Amino acid sequence: MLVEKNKIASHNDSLLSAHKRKFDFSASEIPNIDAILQKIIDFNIAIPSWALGTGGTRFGRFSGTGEPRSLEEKMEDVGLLHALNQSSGAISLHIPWDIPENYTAIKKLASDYGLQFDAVNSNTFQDQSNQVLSYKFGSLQHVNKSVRKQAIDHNIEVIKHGVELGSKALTVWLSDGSTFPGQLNFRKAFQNTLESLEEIYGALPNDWKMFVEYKCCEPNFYSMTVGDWGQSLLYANKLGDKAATLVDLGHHLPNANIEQIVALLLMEGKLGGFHFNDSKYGDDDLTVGSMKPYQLFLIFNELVEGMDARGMNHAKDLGWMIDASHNVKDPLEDLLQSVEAIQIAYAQALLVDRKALVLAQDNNDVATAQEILQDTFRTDVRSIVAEARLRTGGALNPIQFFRSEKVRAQLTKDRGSKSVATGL
Ligand code: RM4
Ligand code: MN
Ligand code: MN
Repeated sequence: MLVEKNKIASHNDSLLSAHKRKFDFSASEIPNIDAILQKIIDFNIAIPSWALGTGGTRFGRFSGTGEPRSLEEKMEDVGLLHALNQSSGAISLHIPWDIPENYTAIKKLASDYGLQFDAVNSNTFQDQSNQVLSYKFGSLQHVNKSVRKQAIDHNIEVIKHGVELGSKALTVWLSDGSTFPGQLNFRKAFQNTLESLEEIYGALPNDWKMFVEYKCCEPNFYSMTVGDWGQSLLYANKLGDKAATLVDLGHHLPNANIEQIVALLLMEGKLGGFHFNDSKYGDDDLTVGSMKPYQLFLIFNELVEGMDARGMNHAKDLGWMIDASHNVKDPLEDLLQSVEAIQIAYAQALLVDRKALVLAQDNNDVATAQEILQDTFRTDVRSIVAEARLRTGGALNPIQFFRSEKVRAQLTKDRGSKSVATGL
């Protein structure tokens, strides 16, 4: 399904005068508004191929309708999102949930929708039906060398798919760990994992990155072999320049100071990228910004400050991806909300008065420092983000458009009401 440009134009016309009023007011307070808009326009967030269907919990899964039945249909969905927000021009593939069969055709489809391929993800946390050895007791950490070899080979296979598609990174998330004390020798598990990662690292093309993702718990509940940013950083430092840490916002112990983690990883040149989502209790994979929007802003505040300190390109030098699961909402609406939440936090971080903040910090003026951040966080930048969409041909209100054009009903007509997407 292609979104017709004239439909977006008439949607925008109907909202234009109200939008203009709000935008003109917001813009009048910002001296470098065009430069800010350009940064928002350049900033794209990759959509995970595994989050285009309805998610579930271990208790059940309540399917939606019109879910994508193939990689092609998943790309169609991401193309739809991108047509509406002009900011999700990339897809991150999870193998073997989404194996590209005909590279030329898939690449053509991607270019038709204006999409790039972001990091490719390996999966050694499930057993596939045709798999010889089981990952029940881990993959890259496994006590049995043959299991490790199978997992290494899978990762190398994933890199090969990525090379064909033009990806530039491999994300390794391991469920490896232990569920009971005594089950595992921590040191041996670490060393096996490191050796396995080294072999995969050796197969990376020169211009690739390896993102080492960490997670505090689940599915293992006693220890995780890449359990926190310290462990991830250990692996990344030992592996070399191409390896870096990936921060998934839902993978921390409660109350972790994620913005501080991000600042220090950036300082070390070891921050690779993000999996954005939100959470209240654990790896909830909820809509970005739905629970802790101030935390999201504080993270972006550190990102902008830290990337500028290192002269980095905001849009290109880190991997920006969503990792989410939608149990009760339409996945496409949820993803539109997530992208917008990220853009809002980014836009606000760009507006922080850095000079005033440094001055307040240098003078130990705690109240002023807090005022500066909270004043920016409470600034309504929604019309600025909407203006970025307007200037690039997107919709002023993507969700309103999605509903009024009955996009889900059309997808259901094409794909049926019982289709089930692969993924989470
Ligand atoms: C994990 C982790 C990974 C994702 C899988 C599906 O919790 O967040 O990034 O690939 O879920
Ligand atoms: Mn993740
Ligand atoms: Mn997760």
